[in-house]
Amino acid sequence: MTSNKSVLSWIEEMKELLTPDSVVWIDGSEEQLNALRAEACSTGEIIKLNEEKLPGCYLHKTAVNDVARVEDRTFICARNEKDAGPTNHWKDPQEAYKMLFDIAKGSYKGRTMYIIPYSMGPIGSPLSQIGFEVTDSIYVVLNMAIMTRIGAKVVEQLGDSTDWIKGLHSRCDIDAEKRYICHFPEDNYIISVNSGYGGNVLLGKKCFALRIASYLGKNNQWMAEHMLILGIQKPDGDIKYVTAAFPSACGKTNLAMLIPPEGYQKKGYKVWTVGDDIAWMRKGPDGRLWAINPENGFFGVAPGTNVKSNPNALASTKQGTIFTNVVHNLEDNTVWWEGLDKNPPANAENWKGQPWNGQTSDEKGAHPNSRFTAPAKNCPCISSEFDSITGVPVSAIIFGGRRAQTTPLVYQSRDWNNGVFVGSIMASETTAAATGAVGVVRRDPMAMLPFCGYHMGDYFKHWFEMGELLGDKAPKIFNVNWFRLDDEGNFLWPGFGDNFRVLEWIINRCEDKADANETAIGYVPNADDINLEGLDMDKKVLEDILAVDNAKWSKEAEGIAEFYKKFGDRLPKELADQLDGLNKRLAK
Ligand code: GTP
Ligand code: SPV
Ligand code: MN
Repeated sequence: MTSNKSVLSWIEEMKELLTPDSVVWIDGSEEQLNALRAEACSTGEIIKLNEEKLPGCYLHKTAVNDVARVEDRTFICARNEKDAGPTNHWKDPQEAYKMLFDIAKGSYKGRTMYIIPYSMGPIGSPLSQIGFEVTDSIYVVLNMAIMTRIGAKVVEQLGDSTDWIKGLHSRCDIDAEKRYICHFPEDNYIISVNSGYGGNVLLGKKCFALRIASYLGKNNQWMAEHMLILGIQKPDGDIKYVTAAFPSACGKTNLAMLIPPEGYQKKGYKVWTVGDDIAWMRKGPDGRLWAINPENGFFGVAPGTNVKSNPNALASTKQGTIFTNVVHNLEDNTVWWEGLDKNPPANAENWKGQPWNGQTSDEKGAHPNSRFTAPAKNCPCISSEFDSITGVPVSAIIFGGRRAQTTPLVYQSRDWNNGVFVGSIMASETTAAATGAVGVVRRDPMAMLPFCGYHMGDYFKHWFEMGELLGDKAPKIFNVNWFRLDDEGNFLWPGFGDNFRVLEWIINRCEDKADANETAIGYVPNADDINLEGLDMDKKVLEDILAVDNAKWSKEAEGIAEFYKKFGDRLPKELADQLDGLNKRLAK
C-alpha cells in the first residue's frame, strides 16, 4: 500500500518480532471493514445488534480485568528520568524496549497483524499528524476506523515523509501483571501490551494525541490538551468557540453536545460540537489561538447518557456504533446501561456476560466505565467546522472538576498567568475511567495529570510561554464546578443543559458585557448575573454555590503549596508568585 521506506522497514521489524500468520493493511474501505466485522462476529469478539433498531451497531465485552486505563502501568520512557517528571511513572527506554519486545515476541503467532495508517486531525490540515498502529485485534481496527481518519488516503498524504508515530499494540494474553502502556516521546514510539481496553489500545487517542503530542507541542509552540471544543451560536448568528478541560468522566462529552434551555432556544441560541475529548491548538495567522479536534468519533461514557441528559450523544449511538461493556438486552438484541431509562431489561446479560435480570438484580448491569464508540458525523449538532483544516478560533478556555465543596460554580481568572495558576491547581474526585479508588480528591492540573508526556513543571512553563506568544489575543480563562453537593449529597446545580446559563456569562465576560464580583480567587458572578429564567431554583442556592469561602480557600492554598513542592526547581516562579498573591488576597 505504500513505498515509504521508513514505514516499510518498521513493518518488517514488527513482522520479525511478532511472527503473525498473516498481514493485512487497512485501506479504510467499507468492504474491508465489513469483512472484518463478519470475521469478528464469527469468533464472538463482537456481537451484531438488532439491525432495525441499531443499524451497523455491535457489542464488545473486554476481559473482566481490563476495563479502564491503568495509570500505574503507564510509563513515560524519556532518556533522562528527570524529564518524565514527578507526576509520571518512568522506565529507562532501553530497558523498556527490551522488556516489551520480550513480552510481545511471537505474540501474533496464529493471529493476523493489522496495519492501520491513521491521521489525527483532518487529512491535509497543517495541524494534523499521522501514525501507524499495528494490532492483533479487529476490535481495535474497527474502533480506530471510527475514532480516526484511516486507510489509503492517509498513506497518500504521508508520501515519503518520515514524520509519523509508531504504535505497537499486542493483546498478548491480556495478563494484567504484564500489562504496560509505554511512551517514548523522543522516538515517537508507543508500545501497549496485554490490554484490549480503549484508552490503553486505541493508540491514536490518549497515547498519541495527548502524551506524545503534548511533548511535540511543547517543542513546536503548540498545545495538545484534554479539552472539548464547542461553538456557541448567538441569535445574530455569530459563533464563539470555547474549549474546556475536565478530568475523565467529569462532563466533557455532555458539555460539548449541550442543548440550551428552552428559553434560550427560542431566542435563537445553539451549541455546535467540534470535539468532546481532545484539542490541538496553535497560534493562527491572525494571532489568535486556533483549535482542531484530532479525533473523528466519540469514545463516550455510556452510564448516565439518556434522552434528557444528553440527547445528542444518544442520537450519535443509533448507528455504526460499537458498545463496550454495557448490558446486552436479550429481549430485542439491543443494549442498556444504568441511567438510560427506568426500564432495565429482565432478560439480559451484564457486562461480564452473565445472565442478569435488571428488574430484580442489586448489581449494576453495565460497567461504570462502559463506553460507546460513535462516529462524529452521527451527532445532530456536529459543527460545520468539524472537518475544517484551519480549526476554530478560541475565545475562552474553561477548567473544571468534580468538587463537592470549596470551588464555586464559576469564576474567571484575573489574566492569562493567573489562569495558568487556576488550571495548575485543579483538583477533582477520581472516577471509574481509571482503575483505582473512586471519589478521592486529587490534584489534576489542566485535567492532564494522566496524559502529560513530559515533566509537568515544564508543561506549566509552556503554558506561560503560549500566553506570551498570544499576548492580548490570548483566550480568557475560567473555572467551573457543576458538582457542588448539599449535606445530603444532592447536586446543588442542575447541570447538563442548564450549564448553558454559565456559558452565557462566560461569553459575555469575554465581550465585556457581564458584571462580576472581584474575590480573592478571581471574578465571580453576582447571583443576578446568571440567568435563572425558566429554572425552578432558589436564588439563595445560587448565592451559596457562587460564594467564595476564604477559610476553605486558605486550607486549599496549603494543599496547593504541598502539591507544588513535588516540582522542586522545575516549578515556574510565576506559579509560586501566583500562590503568594492568592495567600495575600485571602489574608486581607
Ligand atoms: P471522558 O470520556 O472519560 O474523558 O469523560 P467526559 O469528561 O467526557 O465525561 P462525560 O460527559 O461522559 O460525563 C461523565 C459523567 O458525568 C456522566 O455520568 C454524566 O452523567 C455526568 N455529568 C456530566 N455533566 C454533568 C453535569 O452537568 N452535572 C452532573 N451532576 N453530572 C454530569
Ligand atoms: C478518559 O479516560 O479520559 C477517556 C477514555 O476519554 S479513554 O480513552 O479510555 O482514555
Ligand atoms: Mn477523556
